[in-house]
Order: sequence, then structure tokens, then C-alpha cells
Amino acid sequence: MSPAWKNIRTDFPILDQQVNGKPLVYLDNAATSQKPQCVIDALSHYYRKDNANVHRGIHTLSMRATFAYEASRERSAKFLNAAEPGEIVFTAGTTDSINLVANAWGDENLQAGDVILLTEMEHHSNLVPWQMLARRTGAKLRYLPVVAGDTGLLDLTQLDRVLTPEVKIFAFTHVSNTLGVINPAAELCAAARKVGALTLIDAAQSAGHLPVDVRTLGCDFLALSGHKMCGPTGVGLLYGRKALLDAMPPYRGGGSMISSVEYFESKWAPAPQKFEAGTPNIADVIALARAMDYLDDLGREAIARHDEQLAAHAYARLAAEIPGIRMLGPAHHRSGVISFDLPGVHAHDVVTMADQEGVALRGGHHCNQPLMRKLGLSSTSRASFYLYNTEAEIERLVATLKRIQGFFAG
Ligand code: C6P
Repeated sequence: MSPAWKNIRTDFPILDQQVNGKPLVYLDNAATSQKPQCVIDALSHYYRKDNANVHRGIHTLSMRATFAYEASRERSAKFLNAAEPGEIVFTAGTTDSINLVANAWGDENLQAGDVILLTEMEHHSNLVPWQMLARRTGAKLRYLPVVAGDTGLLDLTQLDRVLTPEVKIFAFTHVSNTLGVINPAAELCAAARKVGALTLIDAAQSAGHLPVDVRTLGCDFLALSGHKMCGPTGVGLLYGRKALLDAMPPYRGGGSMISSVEYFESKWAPAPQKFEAGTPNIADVIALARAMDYLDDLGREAIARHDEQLAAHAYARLAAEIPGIRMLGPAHHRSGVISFDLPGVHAHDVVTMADQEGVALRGGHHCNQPLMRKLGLSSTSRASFYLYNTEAEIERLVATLKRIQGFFAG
């Protein structure tokens, strides 16, 4: 393990605090991760030294801001092993990136009779934009099922049945935010390619946790959010194969995305600029590159191993120590997201009582309502781990859940 791991918790100033009189145990990383000091410093440095608009001014500050903004595009391309920086479009996050594809690519390329393939475990962000597109174009939605039971794995025996030539795009999550399942993304992309379908990977829960290489995965689009990978909120990106981005019309109109404007018509700038209308989220884009540096200093393979070890440990400890607990998702080969149901205790009560112990969890449907229904649940409690979490914190979780169970047992 690299020396960067040694004092990792001190890199995250927020972790050093008490919540409700107890040391904070932050286990809500699937909702948003905490930020290391280097990312906070990058934001502060930009506003203290370089703040100016990009791609417009020719004064020194504007050139500095433009240089740092475009350097972040290069860093992002490297982070994902994209062929060139022009394949990176900065957006507000995963939701925004998926909406961009559903609108710009979808409206231009889909018609009645076409099929949009999704999986039964998608987050609402990878469902609703496609439902809206289907309504606009007359295309149909189809789903690759999740196997019956609680492992939450995709039923790959159904892949050939659902991947017919009518499928024009297959959009799926790399890692489930509720079940912690890691989907075989490269295999799914290869299968889609065989029938001529494009692929979009929702990498919201994977980009900061696993090595993500768009060329090894073989995807056409990939969406991620900065705030789930040690970066700031309000920024993310869309990776798109350059030929596809070049052929797509813009999604939003305004300044910066044009090459010329007349009173009655305009011409667009080339990709990726044509997708970045208006003043972009400059400071957060720049700080996102620092987050990528931070993750790569630790090593993404090492982060994945750390997540998996913590998740396996938590899964085993909860299953052994909490009578009657229903564990969701696979026991092994999973990400650091653990969802569970404590019979007789609503997830909101679990989260509220855990908060009294300083333990931050999430409870609810996790923007996964159709999957919840399929599992026969309305909500789950969720603990999600990241690089700064420890086995000692898992023991705090176990003790807290025992106390909650004891309280409700009367
Ligand atoms: N999941 C969670 O607590 P945004 O909000 O655009 O940054 O990310 C949306 C999104 C898309 N796909 C997946 C798989 C996700 O997990 C999320 C965000 C958070 O699980 C908030 S609901």
C-alpha cells in the first residue's frame, strides 16, 4: 500500500468531529463522499488567486483560469483513459450527463419501434430521462432483469433475449447504489456492440471506487459525479466517443457553445464546447482534477480492495451479530455499499437513532423505487464505505444496530 494511505483520515478535516457527543462515523459515502484538504485548497486557491471567466478574457487571470479549466479536461481524459480531452464534456453531474445524452443523442436518433434497454436496478437518474425520451419519440423501454432473491445480480441468462437489433442504446449502472453489485460492464458493452447498440455507463458509484477505463470497458458514453469521488458538488462529466459527440446537436443554447450567431440562426462550436453553454462551473471543474490526483496517488486498485474488504467484513459481522437482519446484495465481490432491512424497524428510525450515536447512514428508497418494489420493500438502511473508513467504525455500526434492535424489542 502506498505511503499516501498512512494518515489518510487526517486528509479529511470533516471527519475529526463529534456528532451528538460521539465521534463521527460517516457511512453515507454513496450519497456523497467527504473532501480531502487538497480539494478544499484547490477551491480556495482558485477564488483567492485566479478567479475569472474562461474562454473569454485575454487578461492574465482569465488565461490562468482557462488554462486550469482545460488542464482539468486533460486530467479527466487521462483518468478515464479517453482517447483525447475532446471526449470530455463537463456537466453538473451524472444526472445532467445522462439527460444530455437522452436529449441530444436520443431526440436525433430514436423513433417509434426503437428500444432503450435498461436494467431493473437503475437509479432514477438512469430511468426518468429515458422514460421522458420514450414519451417524446415513441421508442419503447425494456429491462434486463435482476435475478429473484436478495443477491441483486443481473440475470445474464436473459441478455440475448433482451438485446435484440431494435435496441439502440443500453444504459446501465456500473455499481448499484442500493445493492453494491458490481456489474460486468465490459461484457455488457461487448454484447450491445454485437447488435449495433450504443452503451452508456452510469459510473456515479464506480468512478471514485474502481479503475474505470473507457477503452477497456468499450462504452460509448459514461457519466460520473465529482461529489461522490472526493470532488466538489455540482460538477461531473460526460465521456462520449468523439465521433458521437461530433455528430450530436447541442443540448442547451447560449454563450460559449457557438462559432457564430445571426439574428435568425447560429452555428455551433465543435464538441465538447457546443455542450458547455454559458459560464461553466470553473472552480469545481478545477478542483475535480485535484480529486482525481488524490485518488490516483492512493491507487484505484487499492481503493477497490479497501472497499471490498470493508464491505465483506461488514456483511459478515452484521449477518452474524444482528438476529433476523435481511442483507441485500452479494456477500462477496461487491462495492462498499451495504443495504439491509431490520425487520420491525423502519429505515428512517434506524438512521435517526444511529445519528444519535454519531453514525451517519442513509435510509429510504435510495432513488431506486422500482427495484425496492421488486425486493418487496419500501426502504432499506444503507451503510456505504469509502477509503477513510475502518473496521473499528464497522464495530461502532454493529454496536449501534444492536442497541436499536434492543430498543425496539422493548
Ligand atoms: N445516488 C445515493 O445516495 P447525481 O445526483 O447526479 O450526482 O447522481 C445521481 C446518481 C446516478 N446514478 C447512481 C447509481 C447514483 O447512485 C446516483 C446518486 C445517491 O445513492 C443520491 S440519490
